[in-house]
Formats: sequence, structure tokens, C-alpha cells
Amino acid sequence: MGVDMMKISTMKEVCEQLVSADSILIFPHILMDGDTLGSSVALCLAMRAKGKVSHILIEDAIPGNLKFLDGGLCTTNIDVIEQPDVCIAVDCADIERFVRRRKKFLEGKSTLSIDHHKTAKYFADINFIDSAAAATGEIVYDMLAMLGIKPDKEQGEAIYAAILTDTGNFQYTNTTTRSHLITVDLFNLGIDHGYVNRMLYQNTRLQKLHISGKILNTIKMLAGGEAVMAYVTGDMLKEAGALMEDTEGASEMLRNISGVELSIFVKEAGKKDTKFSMRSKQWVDTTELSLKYDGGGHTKAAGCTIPAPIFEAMKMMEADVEEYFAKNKEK
Ligand SMILES: [Mn+2]
Repeated sequence: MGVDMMKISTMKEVCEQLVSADSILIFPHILMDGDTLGSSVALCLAMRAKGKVSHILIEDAIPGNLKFLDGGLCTTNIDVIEQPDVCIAVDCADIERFVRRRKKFLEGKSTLSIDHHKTAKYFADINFIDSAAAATGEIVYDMLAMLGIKPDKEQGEAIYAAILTDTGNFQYTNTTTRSHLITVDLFNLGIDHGYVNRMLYQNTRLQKLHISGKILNTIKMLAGGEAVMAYVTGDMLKEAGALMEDTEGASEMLRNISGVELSIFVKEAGKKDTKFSMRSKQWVDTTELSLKYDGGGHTKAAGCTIPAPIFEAMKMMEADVEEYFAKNKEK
């Protein structure tokens, strides 16, 4: 298969760059999730084990339930490596996913990108994009194998966290045999899966439950009950004493409603910007809805920003949703 040949050679190229580099700076995307951070951590630890200077450069806070992954690898110090041999973006579909680190990224003697988003842009010198991978963590696992590195417990737990979070604990349809097989191998390597699950999921801030309650009160059904929209504003966060990161998972929670095919969670991102996070169950392609506003993502999980105040932007999106369902239901 031509595509597979291309895939292999591209991963080889990525690995060759890593092998020949002495210093490697790793770039997870903003609003970090388990995949971007877990993949970055596994890669960083593996590179350090190979005797290389490696750090993870971040520009925003690590969500509370992901802090256990860090282990002091993450820094906000842009000068942590002066001129890195390699700058590698992890799980970033677009260079806009690291706005304030963009200049630093481009300072790398070579720039790499590894990602699995369907809408990934080829912004680096070398791009390895595999949209069949359920998580970028799977790509990192394959890369370590290609580099002859057997993940240790810490690396294995980071990869496991990446796969768990991006597959919704193996529930989403992006889950493959491969996701399970990699996990089997990680279990055999002796990871403490109970620990990872406790850290990820049994570690909820009380404020998260408070803000969830407020969000649930905003539920509006669309498309005759097949779509649902709910929102959060800055004022709601203040009242609940919560942070925006406490709304993580709201889209998935809304999608769980029976009869719902599409869920949209709306965030007020300042007075003039509104963020939309979409999830679908079976047939809605969320990238179609998000691309109209320059967004992107996966078939069943995508997002975009509309440059308008929240209630105005929601009206625009509501119209798009009604139109999408009217058009696609006829088929
Ligand atoms: Mn991912």
C-alpha cells in the first residue's frame, strides 16, 4: 500500500531527526489534554534516557488531573534550550495550537510534527500525521519501538494516559485493535493502571461539580432533540469558583443524553470570542460544522471559535446545526 509506505518512511524520518539531535524541545498544544501531555512526557523521558537534553515547553497551566504526569519535565521558560536541534509539536493540528511559543518552535534547527488529527496542517519541516491512530500516544509508542526503546513504567503510564483519555476509556469508535494491543504491552511492562485511573478520574475538584450543575441548567435541545447545546460564561465560572478547565468533558457529558446525535458545548472566551466544542455519536461529521469557522479536529470531536459575543455566536451555530440536520437527514 502506497499510503503505508509513506507513513513508514515519514516516521523513520522523524526518528532519524531525533537520533541525530542533541537537544529536543517538545511542544504540547494549549489547553492540554491527556494525549498531548502524556505523549510529550513519554517522548521527553525516552529522549532523556538516550542522553539527550529534552524539555517540554508549555504556555498555560497543566489541568489538575494531569499534574501527576509532569514530573518536572514541563517548563514555561522559553529559553530552557537556547537553539534546539529539534522542536517537535505533539498532537497539534495547527501551529495556532501554540500561539505564544510559535517563534520559539520555528527557531528549531529542524521542526517536526507528530499528530493524528484529521484536519492536521503540515506546518513543520517533517510531519508525521496518522489519522488512523486513536491517540498521538500510539504514534509515540510506535516511534519508541522504532528507536529500540522499551518504555519504562513512567513512560508506559504516560502513553496509557494518552490512549485512555483520547479513546474515552476505549469507548469511542476511534478505538482500534491496536489501541488495545498497545495497552496489553503496557500492562505487561508493569504499569500501575489503577494509579493512572485514580489520578485521571477519581480526582475531581468540587468546583467542577458546581460548574457542571450550572452548565446543565443551560441545556437547549435542537434539531428535534437530536442535538443539544449548553454553555458556560465567565460569570457562571466566578459564581461556582471554578476555572475554565473545570468544564473539560462537558461536551461528552451532553452527548450521553439518549437520542442525542450531536452535542455542542459553548464557552465564552472573552467579550468578542466564543468557543464551540462538538461531539457526535454516529453520523454527524463535526469537522464539517467547525471548518466553516476555521476550526477543525476529528470526525466525532471538533471545535472552532466564532468571533462574536456568546449569545450572538450561539444563534449562528444554532442556525448551522438546524441546516446541517435538515440537509443530511434527507439523504
Ligand atoms: Mn490527541
